[in-house]
Formats: sequence, C-alpha cells, structure tokens
Amino acid sequence: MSNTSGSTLNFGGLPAEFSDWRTARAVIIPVPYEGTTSYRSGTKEGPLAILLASRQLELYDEELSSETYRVGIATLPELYPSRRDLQAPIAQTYQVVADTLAHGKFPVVLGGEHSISAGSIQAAHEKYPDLSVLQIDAHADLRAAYDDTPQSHASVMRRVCEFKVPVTQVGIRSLSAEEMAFWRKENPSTIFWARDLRGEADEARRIVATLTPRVFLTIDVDGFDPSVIPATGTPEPGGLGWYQVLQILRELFSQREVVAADLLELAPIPGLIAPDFTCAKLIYKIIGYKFSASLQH
Ligand SMILES: [Mn+2]
Repeated sequence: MSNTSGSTLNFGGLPAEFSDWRTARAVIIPVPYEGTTSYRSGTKEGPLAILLASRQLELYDEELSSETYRVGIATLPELYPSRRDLQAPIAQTYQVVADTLAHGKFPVVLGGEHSISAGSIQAAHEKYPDLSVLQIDAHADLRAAYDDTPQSHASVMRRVCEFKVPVTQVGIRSLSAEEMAFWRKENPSTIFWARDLRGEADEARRIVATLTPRVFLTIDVDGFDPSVIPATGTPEPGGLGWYQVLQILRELFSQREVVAADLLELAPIPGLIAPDFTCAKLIYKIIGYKFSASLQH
C-alpha cells in the first residue's frame, strides 16, 4: 500500500481505517517540549521530524513477517506544554499517558526533552504498581537538580527513582561525580555501562532479568552511538548499535509486558534525514514487537 495518503500528519501516513483512535491499539503522543536543554538545542523539532520520516516507512516488517500498522496506530495532535512552569509539561504528559492507559491502549510518547518521562512513568506506575523502567541512554540523569532545576532533563531518572520504581540503565557512559556518589551510596538503579556491552545474546537476557513483569521503556536517542544518531543535543561516543538495541528490545518484549514507551531527545539536523528515519523505524519496531503475537495470521 502507499503510505503517502491521509490528510493529517499521522504516524506512518496511515489511512483512517488504521489510524482511528477508537480502534487503534497503539497511540503516538507527540510532545515537542524543550525547556531545560543544556547543549545543542532543537529537540522540540523531534516529533515532527519523526512523523514526517514515518511516512516513508516500509509498512511490511520483514523480520516479523507482518504489517504492523494493522493493529491500528493513532496519532494525537501535538501537545504544546507551557514553558513558563517547568512542572506543567510533566503534568500534561502525565495526563495524556494516564488517559491512554485507561482506555487500554499502548502509549508511545515522542519527545522532546527527557524531563517529560517523569510524567509518563508516573502515569504508568499508578496503573501498574509493579512497574520497572528500562532506560537506554548515554547519561545517568541522576542529578538532584541541574541549573537549580529539579525538573531538568539531567535529573529525570532521579525523579523516577523517587517513585521507588526499579530502574535499569543501559548504555551509560556519562555522569557527574555527584551522580556517581549518589549511585554508589543509595543504589537507586542497575547500570549496564556502555563500555562493558558487547552485543552478545546473554547480555540482553541479563538486562531483562533485572526487570519486573511490567516495564516502561524509555529511550534517549543519545544511547545510540553518534554514528547511528548524531542528531541529538548531547552526543557521546561509544554508544549502542542498531542491531544491539533491537536485540535488547526483542528479548524485552518476549519476556516482559511493556505497558508504555517513549523516545526522547532527537534534535534533527537539517538535510540529514537518516536519524529521523531511524527513530521512526525504531518506533515501528517497538509497536511490532509489542503486538507481534496478535499480528501472526
Ligand atoms: Mn541522554
């Protein structure tokens, strides 16, 4: 089928039959919020770039032998959170994710900066008290505050740890002395350091084994190596490869119930379309893995 039809900007350019919210099992929630960015800016352009790139996706997944869009993928209008009150974007994201979960749908939030994950994860945790979090990221994001801002993108996992949710962090290769001291003293998370990852099958099993039966998946695109995704605000060398991440996700979705996901911090570089498309394909993969059992005929 052609996926350039459809009058509204929905993920995949799907026709109404497969993008109607009422029947969709997955819901894309674009949140182009950027309030506390610390290095290169532009992540507020991330959701639109991903939605535009998604129109070029091949809708047949050759790995899963399925047409993932048949589960129904709705796209909500972009959420434009207030930038004056730094808690407002987190609260607004919380509300939309809570509503989506209450309707039994699978929320996928597109950022925007990582701080909004605190709202998404809070909503998932309230519905599923046994929740744990799998974070793919270059940064630990465990600062108590950054620039005197506790709602900073650099503090988001510190906020999440305060919910008493088990957190597993994968691909970490940058944190401050203060974060390291906090991590050693309080043991708030399980960290799989980027320098120790080899992409072996056993690694994915060891990562997923740390998680509870229900999982929130949060992916900061800087967890990937900059050769895969250079378009991000704070790139770090030595990150994960495309197939390395897919291997972890396949293991995750086959062994655990992933209840919601988000993808943050794409800051598109004009003229460089590969990172935008990579993010769109990753979202499609995540929805494919989530619903692969129900897609088999
Ligand atoms: Mn990061």
